[in-house]
Amino acid sequence: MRRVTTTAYRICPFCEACCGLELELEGDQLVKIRGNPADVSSAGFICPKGAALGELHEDRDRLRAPMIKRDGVHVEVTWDEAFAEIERRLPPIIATDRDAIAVSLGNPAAHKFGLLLYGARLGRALGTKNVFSASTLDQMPKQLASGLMFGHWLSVAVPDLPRTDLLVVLGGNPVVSNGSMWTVPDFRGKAKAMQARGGKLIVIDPRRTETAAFADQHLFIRPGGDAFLLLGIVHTLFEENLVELGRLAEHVAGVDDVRAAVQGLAAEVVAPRCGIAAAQIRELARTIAGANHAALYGRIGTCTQEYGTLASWLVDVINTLTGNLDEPGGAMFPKAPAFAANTVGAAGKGKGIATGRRTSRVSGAPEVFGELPTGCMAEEMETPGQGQVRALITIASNPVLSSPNGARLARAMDELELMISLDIYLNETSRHADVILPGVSPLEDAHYDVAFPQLAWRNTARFSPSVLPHPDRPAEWELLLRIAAIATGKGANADLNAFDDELTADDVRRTAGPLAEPILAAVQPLRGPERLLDLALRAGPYGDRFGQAPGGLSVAKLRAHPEGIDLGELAPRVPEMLRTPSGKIELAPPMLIADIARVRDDLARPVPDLVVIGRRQLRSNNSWMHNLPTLAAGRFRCTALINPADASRFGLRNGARAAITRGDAQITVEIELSDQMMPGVISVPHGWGHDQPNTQLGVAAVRPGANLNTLFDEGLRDPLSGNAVLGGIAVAIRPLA
Ligand SMILES: Nc1nc2c(c(=O)[nH]1)N[C@H]1C(S)=C(S)[C@@H](COP(=O)(O)OP(=O)(O)OC[C@H]3O[C@@H](n4cnc5c(=O)[nH]c(N)nc54)[C@H](O)[C@@H]3O)O[C@H]1N2
Ligand SMILES: Nc1nc2c(c(=O)[nH]1)N[C@H]1C(S)=C(S)[C@@H](COP(=O)(O)OP(=O)(O)OC[C@H]3O[C@@H](n4cnc5c(=O)[nH]c(N)nc54)[C@H](O)[C@@H]3O)O[C@H]1N2
Ligand code: SF4
Ligand SMILES: [Mo]
Repeated sequence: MRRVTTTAYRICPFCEACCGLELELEGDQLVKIRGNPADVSSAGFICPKGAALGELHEDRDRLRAPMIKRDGVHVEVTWDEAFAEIERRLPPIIATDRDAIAVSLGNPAAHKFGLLLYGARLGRALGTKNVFSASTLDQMPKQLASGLMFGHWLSVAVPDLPRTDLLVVLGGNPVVSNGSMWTVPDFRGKAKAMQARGGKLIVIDPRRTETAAFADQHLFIRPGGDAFLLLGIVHTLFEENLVELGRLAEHVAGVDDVRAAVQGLAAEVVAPRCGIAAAQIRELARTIAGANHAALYGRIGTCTQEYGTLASWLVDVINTLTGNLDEPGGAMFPKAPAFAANTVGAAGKGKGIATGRRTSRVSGAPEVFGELPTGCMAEEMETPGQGQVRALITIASNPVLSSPNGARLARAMDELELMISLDIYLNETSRHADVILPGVSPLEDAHYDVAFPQLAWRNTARFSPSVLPHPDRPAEWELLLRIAAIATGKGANADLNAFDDELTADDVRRTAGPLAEPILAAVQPLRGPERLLDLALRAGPYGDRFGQAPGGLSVAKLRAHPEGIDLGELAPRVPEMLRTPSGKIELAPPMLIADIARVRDDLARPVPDLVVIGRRQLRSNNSWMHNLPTLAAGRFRCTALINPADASRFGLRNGARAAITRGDAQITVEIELSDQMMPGVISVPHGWGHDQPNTQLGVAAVRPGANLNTLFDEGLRDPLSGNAVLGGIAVAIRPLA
């Protein structure tokens, strides 16, 4: 019997490019996948990971049933058995101390609205201060700097690539990563179009990356040197009278404080520390100031370092001082259709942000954006006393591989009284869990990107309903809600629909006052995250305002447009989007001005002989896509790139095995000679090391690779944001027989 062929549309959930995909199905078999040419954001772009969506769906290692660990072995159980186990073990821990339960949210949670919106609900139900996430292994410095300057954690400026004449990329490789803290599908195509109309691309990176390969200029920088370089540029802008705030002048506070703070940090002073000659620093400052429209963009290389917040801030200081912030062709603020706090409430002023409302128990690390640094997780589990973490819930999180010194974390996990993992694999982290609850596959899940439209190259609205409904299995938000029901004493068998109604009604009544009841009635047919989305869209800046603005956005409207709805190019938003108490752009937040003292103290620090940095790879996604055959195929990619001059210095040959060490920590890697590398710097990808026992990753285990994070110190952080330092760390290397 010939099965019916259907076409479906789905936003790819794997990376921040959020590409719109077109799927061809025969029955419930995915037979073809391509980029959707009609998609209003991605216009047909797709990468090999998106094309592997079907393989993930089919992957036999992907978990379909919950598991409980019995006598050290994970066995499949029913959903009711899994939740009964949680109900038996979780409430007694909560009863003694709410902070005894830690939550660890991983990267995929940022891509799945069920996990994000209901992870937050679970967090509130648990009431613990011990919330950790991949944000402190990633972009927290940028969020903190943006929050201090503009008043909200997600008011992050992104380059207006279609209209810029100069893009300066620091510590990002968007050709491979497909953009981050910047949703920009087909970055390469857009950047080449900029070059074709006479624009320039400059890349500043210790490696001549795939992005640098077609740049008009590439500058090697010493890892961790960005704050020094950027301070030198700011100094030059003032010294050479290149500061030109333009339209924003009346909206910016603190210019003189910045001028005073950079005194003495001339290009000549900072040059040795960033490894870029003073003349080049000055030239760069003049080029940026002289461009018609320029945008500086800093990504993970500028965040995962000791001066992460400082460097992230300085990127926007330069954008502002050169008149490029909030200007077409500069760095602009998207206006997202839903969930964007900088579109909510009174325009132009707000509460701003604060950090340190709580501190971590052991190290006293300040809370940032409601979280504690992931680097503190192990010590909070190990250190006895009131407030000790005795249970852990991981949500799409693999910190054993993705965070520094995961081996310590793994040992601490085994001492916990209870560990629950919401994960689709039995992997390096979930193997420590007492209960594993698997989510559905992306084909089965509905999708809306909560965060990324707030960071997108263009304003659009898109929603994907589930392609293959899954009546026999709970959605992930239902799993989280069921744990929340247990945590709040409603029990594992509570009526989840009623509980969901109650939580949503509470939220709406808090914000909508007398309008709450008609609003709730309007969205009542929907449930779960789709209902929260409908509320956010309809109340949002393009919404139908529950009927008051006919034709405006709603879930129903997005359902009718699988290609999405275009909301136009980025438009200036200052002062309307500001949420600082002053109603100004705070160019000189005291916390950041004070942090420059660290830089001054550090100017004379000797440059280490050899440091290691990370890199991303097109056919890999952090720690978890190495089990898909087409992605895992081909040349082995977990290699250490090293400059030939360094290789001969250390007696290393191409293809040979070598040990990289830091103190007692050691990993074994394969050497790959590459003149892409700055001398004195080696590059090893992260997310490998699939050689742990009792995992179920048949493909990944064949070529497990080495876990770079073994070499790093979980205590090494940017003190302001709590973000881990994941590069620029001194190591030694030697050949192995
Ligand atoms: N050295 C070094 N370390 C790094 C980085 C680096 O550049 N260098 N980068 C850091 C960054 S930026 C990040 S974001 C982190 C990422 O680190 P994590 O947040 O740990 O995320 P992943 O490594 O992507 O692992 C995702 C986990 O979620 C599971 N998963 C995948 N899809 C789903 C799903 O649909 N549902 C559920 N429930 N689970 C799912 C996977 O099986 C896996 O266990 O790594 C960080 N670590
Ligand atoms: N294919 C693929 N795509 C991904 C991911 C993936 O694992 N694979 N991960 C996703 C995630 S979670 C994220 S956060 C994004 C990250 O997106 P990107 O930030 O674009 O990621 P990377 O490719 O790691 O680029 C970081 C660059 O910083 C450079 N670098 C290292 N140290 C320094 C430094 O001190 N200063 C400067 N200036 N540069 C430095 C590195 O050489 C590297 O080229 O990618 C996302 N997209
Ligand atoms: S670039 Fe990212 S969003 Fe687009 S197809 Fe690839 S993994 Fe998916
Ligand atoms: Mo990330």
